[in-house]
Amino acid sequence: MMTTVQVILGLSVLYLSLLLLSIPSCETEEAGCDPSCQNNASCQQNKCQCGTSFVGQSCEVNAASNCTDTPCKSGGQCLDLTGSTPSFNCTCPSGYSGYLCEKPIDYCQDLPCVNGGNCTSINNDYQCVCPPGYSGKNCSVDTDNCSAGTCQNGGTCIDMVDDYICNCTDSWQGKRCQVDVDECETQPCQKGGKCQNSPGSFKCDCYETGYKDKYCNEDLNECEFSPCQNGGQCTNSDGDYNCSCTLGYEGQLCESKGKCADNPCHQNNTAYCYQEDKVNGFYNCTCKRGWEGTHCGININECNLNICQHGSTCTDLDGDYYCNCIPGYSDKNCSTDINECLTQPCKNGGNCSDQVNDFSCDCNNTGYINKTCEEDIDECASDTCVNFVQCDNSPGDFSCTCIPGYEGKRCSVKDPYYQRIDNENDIMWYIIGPVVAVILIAIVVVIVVFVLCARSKRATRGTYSPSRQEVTGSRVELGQVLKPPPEERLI
Ligand SMILES: *[C@@H]1O[C@H](CO)[C@@H](O)[C@H](O)[C@H]1NC(C)=O
Ligand SMILES: *[C@@H]1O[C@H](CO)[C@@H](O)[C@H](O)[C@H]1NC(C)=O
Ligand SMILES: *[C@@H]1O[C@H](CO)[C@@H](O)[C@H](O)[C@H]1NC(C)=O
Ligand SMILES: *[C@@H]1O[C@H](CO)[C@@H](O)[C@H](O)[C@H]1NC(C)=O
Ligand SMILES: *[C@@H]1O[C@H](CO)[C@@H](O)[C@H](O)[C@H]1NC(C)=O
Ligand SMILES: *[C@@H]1O[C@H](CO)[C@@H](O)[C@H](O)[C@H]1NC(C)=O
Ligand SMILES: *[C@@H]1O[C@H](CO)[C@@H](O)[C@H](O)[C@H]1NC(C)=O
Ligand SMILES: *[C@@H]1O[C@H](CO)[C@@H](O)[C@H](O)[C@H]1NC(C)=O
Ligand SMILES: *[C@@H]1O[C@H](CO)[C@@H](O)[C@H](O)[C@H]1NC(C)=O
Ligand SMILES: *[C@@H]1O[C@H](CO)[C@@H](O)[C@H](O)[C@H]1NC(C)=O
Ligand SMILES: CC(=O)N[C@H]1CO[C@H](CO)[C@@H](O)[C@@H]1O
Ligand SMILES: CC(=O)N[C@H]1CO[C@H](CO)[C@@H](O)[C@@H]1O
Repeated sequence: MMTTVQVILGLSVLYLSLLLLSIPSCETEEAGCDPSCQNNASCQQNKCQCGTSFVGQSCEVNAASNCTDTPCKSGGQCLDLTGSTPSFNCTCPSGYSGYLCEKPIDYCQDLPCVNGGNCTSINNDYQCVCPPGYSGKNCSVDTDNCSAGTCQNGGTCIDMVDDYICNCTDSWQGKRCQVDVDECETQPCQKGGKCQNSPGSFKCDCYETGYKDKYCNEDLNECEFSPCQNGGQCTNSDGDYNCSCTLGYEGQLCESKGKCADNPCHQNNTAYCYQEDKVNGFYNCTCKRGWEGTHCGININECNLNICQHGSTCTDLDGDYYCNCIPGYSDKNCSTDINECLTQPCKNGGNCSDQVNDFSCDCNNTGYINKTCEEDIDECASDTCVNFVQCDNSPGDFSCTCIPGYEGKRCSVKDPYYQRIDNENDIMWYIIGPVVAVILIAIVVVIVVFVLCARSKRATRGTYSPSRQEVTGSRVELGQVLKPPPEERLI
């Protein structure tokens, strides 16, 4: 057991020592420096670090060399530099670099070729091998693949990388728009128009569809071409037209002459000749009023139909009749009673009522009389007023002057108040008597006073005299009554 552990340990130590030994060997064989560094120089980042004693890409030349040793490569011009290290200087020809002019310059270093071009550094320059579609020194020029005529039939060319696309018009297709599109496959023609394809186009044949224009979708006004013959009236409709034929013609275009064209019906008596059957030549005459028969040649005797009314006499005429009305009726058939009241024959507010060929006026309460209420009633001629003194007639009216004790328009009413006073006539005098007595007493008193005044005239001189005052006062009052004040005159 111990020996096995010792063996394993020994092998491990051996492995580790081998591993340790391998490290310096790796350092010396530093990868990346080509050619490998000489004269103990170390390689760092693919470059040999020469120190001060050596120069060159692999530090192969002693810095103390002089131009006698021809250290400059690639035909570089050597210049001795006394007193400095390195003691020489190389002036490189174009295309080379490095202290010894040993490194050819890589013109591809700045990657001048774009768009995937491959770069080659030659003859102090670079050369780009461009991928398809690009050109130019740096492959930066996109080759224009759109030249005149690339796209045909009006297609628009769009340049792509090493390619082009043609934007074709609707009528063409294919890479270069060289293939005609068959528009008829989409059935563009409407209303039954026939489609005809042609290179780059199509046409709708609208013949006999009743429509026109590119897609046969516009109504064609056929009437513009006057299709109706023999004076037929043309009427246009959507996709169609119609001929309304004149009398005697038929057919869609009124092109055929029918039986009616020969005027088989009595022209003056016929409203319309109907073209019934073109093949067999049947026709029908539609008669005007008053005529009958297949050709409207028979006059209808309307008088047999008792058409005239109200006792009028009937006379048959050609295609017509005449009713001779009795007075008071009007109308072709004398069926209308004439309203004589329409002329307003009743005067003075009389009420009119119509009668056959006559009228009557109701003059009641108008004060007028006779047929049209135009004659004034002389009410005084009849016993209109009773208990009257006088009767006065006036147009449409009268007035009665009553004897006392009667009143009313015709003095037919007794006044009951007047009647009572008339009976008690004596009582009247009982009222008047005392009044007269009072007046007589007053006169006697005045006379007595006057006599007393005359007797005692001296005693009353120069003093207040009521009688004189009264006389003077009354005279003044009388004067005022006879002579109104001036103010009233002004008014
Ligand atoms: C160049 O170096 C050699 C010896 O290394 C010497 O003999 C020679 O004189 C030198 N030449 C010049 C020009 O210094
Ligand atoms: C070495 O030569 C190069 C190119 O001719 C120049 O640019 C450079 O200055 C020179 N170096 C010295 C130290 O003269
Ligand atoms: C090519 O590219 C370089 C640098 O990338 C530029 O300087 C040059 O003008 C370009 N040439 C053309 C023809 O585009
Ligand atoms: C560039 O080179 C690669 C590799 O050789 C090749 O596959 C490709 O086709 C080349 N491209 C062009 C444009 O030549
Ligand atoms: C595009 O144009 C280029 C240059 O004219 C040509 O070589 C190429 O064949 C064209 N490509 C097509 C698909 O026509
Ligand atoms: C093709 O042309 C039509 C009509 O000119 C246009 O409307 C359409 O956008 C175009 N298509 C393309 C892909 O350019
Ligand atoms: C033509 O007009 C007549 C009379 O108006 C009518 O009877 C008939 O149906 C119409 N025909 C068509 C096709 O419209
Ligand atoms: C028809 O009437 C016209 C005029 O009204 C008259 O001249 C003609 O003689 C009449 N024809 C017949 C057949 O009665
Ligand atoms: C035309 O007359 C025939 C017989 O005379 C009759 O049978 C038919 O109904 C009539 N037609 C018209 C439209 O009056
Ligand atoms: C008019 O008066 C007469 C005679 O008094 C009478 O017979 C008649 O009916 C009256 N008429 C009307 C419409 O009152
Ligand atoms: C050429 C040169 O300088 N060689 C030296 C490389 O390094 C070893 C040890 O460090 C020296 O012994 C060599 O002389
Ligand atoms: C003017 C007039 O026509 N007067 C007549 C009125 O009517 C009476 C009889 O109704 C006739 O006698 C009048 O002549």
